Parts: sequence; C-alpha cells; structure tokens
Amino acid sequence: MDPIDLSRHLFALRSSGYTRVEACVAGDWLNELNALSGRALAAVRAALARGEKLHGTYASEESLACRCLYVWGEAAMRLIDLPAVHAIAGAMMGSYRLWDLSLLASMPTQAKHSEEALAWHRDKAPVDTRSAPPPYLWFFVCLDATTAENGATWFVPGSHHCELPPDLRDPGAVQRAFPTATQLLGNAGDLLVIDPTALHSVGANRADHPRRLVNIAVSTEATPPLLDHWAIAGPDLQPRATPTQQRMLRCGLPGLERTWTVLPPGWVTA
Ligand SMILES: O=C(O)CCC(=O)C(=O)O
Repeated sequence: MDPIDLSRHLFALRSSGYTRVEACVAGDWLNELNALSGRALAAVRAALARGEKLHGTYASEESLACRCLYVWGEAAMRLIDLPAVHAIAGAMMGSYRLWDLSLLASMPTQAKHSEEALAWHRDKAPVDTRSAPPPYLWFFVCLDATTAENGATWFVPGSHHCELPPDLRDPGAVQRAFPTATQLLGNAGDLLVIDPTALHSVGANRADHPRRLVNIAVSTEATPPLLDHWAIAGPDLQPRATPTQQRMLRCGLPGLERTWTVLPPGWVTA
C-alpha cells in the first residue's frame, strides 16, 4: 500500500475506529468467494435445521455465520494473504495472527427484525489504544455492496476510546440510534476495517438479497485465536500454505478447539 494511503487509513482507524480501503478484491476472486460462501451458508443452514448449535457463534434466521471459511475454497484461503490487511495490522499491532476467518450474512426480512439481531454491542472490551495496540481488528471484505437498504453495519465513530456512561451500560437495550452513528457503506470488493471494541450493530436488511461480509479477524500475538486454525486447516491445506498463511494460522497455545461445527463433508483436521 502506498505510504500516504497507509497513513490516511491508520489515522482514520486510530481517530474514528474504522476505515474503508476501496477495491481490494475483484473479478474471478470475488466470484469464487461468492460461490464458496453459497456452499458454506447452505451447510450452516443444514446444520441448524438438524438442530445443531454453532460452537461459539450467534446465529438466527436473520444473521447467519460460518467460521473457518478457509476450508471452503482456495479463494478464501487467499484472503489470509491480502496485502492491505498486513499493511494495516502490521502498523497497528506489530505481531498478529488470524483470530478467525468468518462469513457473516445478514438475511433480508420485511418482518420486524429481532432486537437481539440488531443490538448495539462491542465485540470486545475497549483498551486504551494510546498506550497499547488494539488487541483485535476486523477486516470486512464486502461480498455485496453495503447500503442503507440492505442494512450496512451501524457504527459509532470514536466509541473505541470511550467508556459508556452508567445509563448506557447495556447498549443492546438502547433502541434509539446514537446521535453520531453512521452506516459503513462500501462496494463489493471493498475492505471495511473496524476496531471491534467500538459500538456497532447490524442494520435491518430491507433489500431482497443477503448482505454478506467475510471477516478477516486478526488479533495480536498476546491474544488467543478463537480456534486452532492450523489443526483445522489439516492435511489438505497445511502443505499448500504460503509462509504468511502459516504464520497467520499457527498458534502454539494449548487448549484451543481443533474443529468447528460445520466443515465440508469428509474434511480431515490434524
Ligand atoms: O454484520 C455486520 O453488519 C456486523 C457484524 C457484527 O456486528 C460483528 O461482527 O460483531
């Protein structure tokens, strides 16, 4: 990434808690991501229909998610090498690795969305990023354009710096929008980068199509990843992993889960 552009994005992320890098993924790569996301979502739906619970993952009819997306195809694995992710995460965090690679799908509904699905939340507790790197950054690759109509993520700029006053301690119970909340709009292929300690929420999808993001979720080396991704990559992906993918997926910490609820049929973990 051009150094001036990198500085602009770092400033935006540090001051506002988010930024948008245009056109990071396009053409066949984007088409392949769309195709593998369809397969992953179909498998998640089938698992939910069988009554399975997605391990460590919120899911409802309006919000579906699939973890460990790299097992669904090469196009997803390639996202782990995305240069903009490494330029920004390297400058913000120093050493980092993959926390998870997830597909997030907000499904359309003309009915009233549940309060739970649209609740304001922080994914992680805020830290003082003046003296410490952010422990997590979420890099959302837009598979679809994110619009007001299809429920682009709502975000309160700068809220990663601030504790909430006592009357707002349960932001999910706050039905009203925060006065400065803004929706993160982008085109298919753009990268929306957020500090997930900021207040944010899924928007109501009133369009006729799902709004899908792939979250390249990154955490500092001092922060455990969600799962043992190297074990889940298994004998199929391990020998083909690039040096960067190896560094992002490997983690020596004991006790991490070595599988996830939904993997492709016949997938072998290590
Ligand atoms: O899907 C979205 O719009 C945002 C996802 C979200 O709220 C989250 O990752 O915590």
